[in-house]
This record gives sequence, C-alpha cells and structure tokens, in this order.
Amino acid sequence: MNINDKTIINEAEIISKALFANGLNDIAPNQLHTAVSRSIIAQIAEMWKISREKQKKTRCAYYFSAEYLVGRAIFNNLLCLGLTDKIDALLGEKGLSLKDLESCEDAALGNGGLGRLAACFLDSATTLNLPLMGYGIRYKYGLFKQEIEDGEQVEKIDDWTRGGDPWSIRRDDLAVTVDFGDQSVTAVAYDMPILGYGTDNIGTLRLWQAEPTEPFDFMLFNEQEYDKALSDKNNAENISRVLYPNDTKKEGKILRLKQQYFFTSASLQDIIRRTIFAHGSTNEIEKHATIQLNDTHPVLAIPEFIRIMMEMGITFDKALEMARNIFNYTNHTVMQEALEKWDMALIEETLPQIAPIIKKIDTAMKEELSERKIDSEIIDKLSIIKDDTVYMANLAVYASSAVNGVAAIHTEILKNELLSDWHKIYPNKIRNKTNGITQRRWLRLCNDELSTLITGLLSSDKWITDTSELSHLHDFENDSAVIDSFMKIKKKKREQLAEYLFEKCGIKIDPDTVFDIQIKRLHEYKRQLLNALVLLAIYYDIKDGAITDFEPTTFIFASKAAPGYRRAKGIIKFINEIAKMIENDKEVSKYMKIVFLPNYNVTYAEKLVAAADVSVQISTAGTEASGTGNMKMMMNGAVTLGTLDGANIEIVNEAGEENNYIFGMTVETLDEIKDEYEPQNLYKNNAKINRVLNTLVDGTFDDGKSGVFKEIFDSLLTDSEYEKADKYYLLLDFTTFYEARMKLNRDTKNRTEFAKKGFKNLASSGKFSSDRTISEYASDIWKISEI
Ligand code: 26Q
Repeated sequence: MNINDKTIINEAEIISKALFANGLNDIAPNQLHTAVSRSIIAQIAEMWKISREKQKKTRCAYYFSAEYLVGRAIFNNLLCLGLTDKIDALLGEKGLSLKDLESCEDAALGNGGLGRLAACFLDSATTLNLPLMGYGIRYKYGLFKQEIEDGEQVEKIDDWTRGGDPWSIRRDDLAVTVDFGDQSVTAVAYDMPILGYGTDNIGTLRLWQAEPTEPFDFMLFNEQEYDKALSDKNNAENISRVLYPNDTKKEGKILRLKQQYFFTSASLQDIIRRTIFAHGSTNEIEKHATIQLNDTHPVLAIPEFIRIMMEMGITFDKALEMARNIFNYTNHTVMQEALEKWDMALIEETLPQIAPIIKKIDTAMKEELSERKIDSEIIDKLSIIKDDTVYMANLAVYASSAVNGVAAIHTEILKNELLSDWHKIYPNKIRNKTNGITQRRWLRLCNDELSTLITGLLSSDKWITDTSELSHLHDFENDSAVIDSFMKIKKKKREQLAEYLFEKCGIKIDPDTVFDIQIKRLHEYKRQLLNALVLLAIYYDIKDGAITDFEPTTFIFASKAAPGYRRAKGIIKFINEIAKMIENDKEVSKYMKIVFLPNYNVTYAEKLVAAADVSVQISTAGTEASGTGNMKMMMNGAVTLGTLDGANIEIVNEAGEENNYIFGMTVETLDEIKDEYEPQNLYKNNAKINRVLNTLVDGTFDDGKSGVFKEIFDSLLTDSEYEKADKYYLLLDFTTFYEARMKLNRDTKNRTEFAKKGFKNLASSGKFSSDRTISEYASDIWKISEI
C-alpha cells in the first residue's frame, strides 16, 4: 500500500485542530491516538472500499461470533502499513513518540480464547487475501476490568470507548431493524478495518450496536411521562450494553438470548442485502455466502435465516436445505455443563417468530432420521427440543454442513463421545481444524528483538507471512552464538516485562530469574489450583531443607474469574495468600516468588508471552479443547510444562517431548482408572498432598472468613450431590507435576541447554499460525479463494 508517512502526520495535525482545537503537541495521549488513527483511516479509506467491492462480487465467508478480542489496533496497523518507524520518527520531530500511545485502550470485546481466535482469523484471512468478513456485537462495556484488593478480585466497568473509538466507522446507512416479542430495535453497524500484512486487501469487522427505533417519544414526553420515554431508549440500548462473562452457571438470561438474536438477525439481513445487490436475488445465496458459527452463541442465525427465506416466499423445506448448505459450526468445548441450552418458553416469549421454526427443524430432523431407520432412542437423544428445552449444539450440528473441533484430540472426542451418534449418521460432517495464532501480533509485533534475530538468521522476513520458514531455524540450534543471542533477547523481554509491571502496578520481579507463566481464564479444569498447591509443596520443601538448590524462579499467574464463579475467585485469593507468605519469608523468597498480575488482557498477554521461559498448560486431559496461549508462548521460544491435552499434544509432536515437560494422566489412562479414583486415599497417604491441602482449613491462610477455602478443600475430597470429589483429578496428577516441575527446575541450571529447548520450540512452531488454520477452513469448508 502506498501511503505517505508525512501525509498521515500532516492530516493528523489538521484532524487534531478540527476535533480538539489544538495541534498534536497540545493534546492528551488519547486525543493523539484519535488524530493519528483517524488520519490513517482517511488514507486507507479508498483501498478499503475497493476491497469491500471485490468481496461483494465473489463467494465470501462470514464469521459470526459474539466475541472479538482484538486488543489494540494502532501498533498492528502501523506494522501492516510498514510505517511504525517512520511515524515514530515524525512524531519524534515534534517531541512526541509512539510510546505516548501505549496508554490507549485495549478493546476487550471477548472473554478469552474463542474471542481472540476470531481476531486472529480476521488478521490471517485479510493477509491471505481471502474474502472473510466478521460480524459481532459492539458492546458498550467489554469484559470487566479486574482489580485485586486484599488478594481478591474486584470487578470494574470497562468503558472502552471513553477515550474515543477512532478505528470504527459508524454506518447509519446500513442500519436494520430487529424485532423481538416485546420490542423492536435498530441495529447500527460500526465497521472496523482489518489490515493485512504486505497486501492492499483490507477486511472488515462489522459490529452491531442496538439503538431505539424512534429516537425519543415526544408524545410521552409532552404528557410528562419522562420515565417511560427514557425507558424505551434504555431497553433498546440494553441489548448491546455489556459482554457476558463466560459463567456457565448463570446461563439462560433473556438479555443474552436477545443479544444472540440481535446480532445474527442484523448480520443476515446485511448479507441478504449484499447478495441481492450483487446478484439480483437470493436464489443461489448458498453459492455466494458461507457462514461460520463461532460456537453455539450465534446459532439462532439458523432459524432466523429460514424465517427470512420463508418471508421471501420460499418453502420451509427449501429454506432448511439452503441453511444446511450455508452454515458451519465450530465447537469449542466438550464439557457437558458448558453446552448452551434455552428454555423453549423463554424463546417463545422473547422470539415468538423463531420458536415455531425451531420446532419445525426439530420435526424435520426427526423425520429424516426415522426415514433413515435410525434407532428411536438415538433420535430422542439427538432432539433439538426435549422437555421444553432447546439444545443449541444439536440444532447446530443438524443444520450445518461442516462441524469442526479445534485440535486433533478435541475432534476425536467429538467424534467418539460428545457427538458420536451424530458422527455415525453423518460420517463426513465432523472435521478437525487445529487452532492457530497470528504470528504478526504474537511474534513480530510483541517481540521485535526476536523477530530481528529470526529475520537475520533466515536472511528473509518471509516467515511473517509463512511460518513454515521458521523450521530453517533448526539449522542454528547448535550454534552457540545464536543461542546466546536468543538468551539475551529473552532476558531483555523479561526486563521489559519487569519494568512495565513495576510502572503499572508496583510489582517488583527479578529478570534474572526463570519466568514461569500460567495465563488464561480461571477455571477449575485449567487447574490453576494444582499449580498453586505444587508451588506450596515446593515452598515447604525448601523451608524444610528437602530442596536446597532451587533455581530462582518467578511464577506468574494472570487470570480473570467469572464474577459469579465463587470457587474460581477463592482460588485467586488462595494464590495471593501463598504469594504473600512466600514474600514474607526471607529464606524462601530468595528462590521463589509468586505474582498474580491484575487485569489480564491482550496488551498484558503481548508482554507476557514474549518474556516466558516456561508455558504452563496443565488442564485435565480431555478438558481443554485446544488452548492458544500455549501456541503463543511456544512461538516466542518457551518450553511447555503441561499435560497431554488440547493442542499441547500437537505442540509436543512438532517440538519433541524431550524439549518439553510433559506429565500426568492421558485421556486413555484417565478413562481406565476414573471409576476407582479415591482422592481421599491420596490425601491420607501422600504427605505432601496432605500438608498442602490442610492449609486450606487449618488457618494457615485467611479467606476473609468467607469459608471459600473450606469449600475448595471439600470439593477436592468429598463427593457432593452435584459432583464427584476432585472431578478434575488435581490430586491424581499432583506428584507427577511436582516431579516435572523439579526436573524442569534442575534443567534451568544449565541456562544454555535450557534455552536450546526453547529455541527448538520456536523453530517447530510453524504449524500453529492461524494462516495455516484459515487456509484449511478456506479450502475444506468455505470453498473460497483469493481475491
Ligand atoms: C456462555 C453462556 C453465557 C455467557 C457466556 C458464555 C460463554 C462465553 C464465552 C461461554 C464460553 C465462552 C468462551 C469459550 C472459550 O474461549 N473457549 C476456548 O476456545 C479456544 C479457541 O478455540 C480454545 O483454545 C480453548 O480451549 C477453549 O476453552
């Protein structure tokens, strides 16, 4: 793209005066961010329009996702335009710097992996010149901000547009109406440009914002019914007000149902309009469009599509057939309790036009399966509607052309367990698409130093768009000068992280220690508690003199817990209590430090993955669908300390078990022993386990009298009405984890040999680019090609 750096800064100066009454030198950092970003948008606007026009003319894939965790756009977009250094230099002439923009907001319109995956996919598709457009919701408030007070999580509102949202363009011209049983609202589009690397193609993320259809009801106002007049406005705006945290226990909220319908209906109306505009009718819409459903959150798109087609005069049967060609569904979890379901009564009340269509789909499915002589018991199990409950995954699988898991093992579990009956009926439907991450953000952008080394060694920066190039780094794995440079870079990244943490939250960490990092949402299955318990055991062993030569390590946790997830919040408190005890212990704190970083988000992640020596990925085998943080840290040269779960399996396949630290039960071994598992026996017979578990109940730590530590203790040792004791097998993997940690720690004593393992992981990480993932979706599912 031919964009002039000087023009950008000159235009930014003008925009600054127009919007803020002052030149670039006299405005606040967020205003500087707005002026520069708006100026760039003005420069790329024409290219963006050309890309949109091209997309309209060709078969296009649409990604429907309730979440997009895009993070900050400015640095990525400057990188894509190749303008980072030039703009920084021009700002420098004015005594300003790109660094001034570091404080700008990180758009957190997602919970975690699923939302970040959607953002990586848009990046990859655009870079590969593939026609993919993202649709979602423009939440007013993103995922809550987390503060830690007295070791406990406190949630604060994330008002992410407060300092402006210069990367979005409001499109009033695209507004559509969405009807609910009790209200109608306007969906207004906000478009964000998605820049690719080394291409003129610009993709689009279109997010819908809910607004009242009538701006204000003057009749009511004149009748002095102010409250009623205002409440209509609020009721409309409520729909896109806030992103729901992934709290499976608080499912089934009307507002969330409305959100799902809101954005899928608006997006379909938009796609239909585009199709009619480009092709004159929707007769062959399946040829022009394919829609990927990111989990079941957008599955209402299926009955909504059928409803709209029927409104246009097409029969139900034909509309269903079209839907089954257009839609595809990605599953992101095998945990039963996390599968979405809705009360039929709630749907009937909230979406009266959708309820009858879901019933017709259920009937059609049952007829088809009966005709195919499928056992009636199985048909019953596969019901979309059962006991007045709608099972969204069944609806998604039946009405989709392709269904995919997100890592090899996950897809196998879908085929053999969760969706095994479906798999027998439609043996070609379920496919694997192992997740990936964009190396632009997760290596090039977040680790300039390592990127420079790689480009130098490969004499080419081709890896930025083709990570298979990274495998040539294997040629250097025995080159001590290279490993030495790699180690220096790691140290630099640890120093940068240390500096940032000190500035941001006053936390002091020592960059000469090993950085051991577990960063992900807090969930029992991810087993942050297991990590904490093993660290506590190591603490006691150092204290008792059983361990004498522990290589100094900083153990970093960062994680948000769903606000209503009591145990998860208790685990955060527990980690902080252990951290405090170690901090106050003069002897042991020489060897280990635990820190819990507040408010984990994309911006933090960028700094953490670059500084990681050890990537902690210890979910119970069979529970983590894929994981993507594991890939980010691998690509930055960390070793994985983990279980054989999700994408860890593929990571170890690529990089070698000898270069990672793998422990614990596998899906197969767990299956064999789980019926006889008695965590009480381990508690009684294993002295380490006994000692660390007792700290939850013997007053060693303070849970602020909430009783949550006792609840966690009980959850590990006592069966309850709802769940078995230790259902994620923490105690079963405790000892092998402890041993793997200790082996790893011994290995870090030879820093060079240890760094070599990390470097080999980087060299083996090529498979985990989302470019590879997107190419697979494009050829195997979407059937789209370059524009
Ligand atoms: C559900 C109901 C009500 C409110 C919120 C939700 C909700 C929201 C988000 C449920 C789940 C999510 C997010 C799930 C998620 O991020 N899953 C992760 O997806 C990644 C990308 O495929 C995988 O790598 C992870 O293994 C998986 O946990």
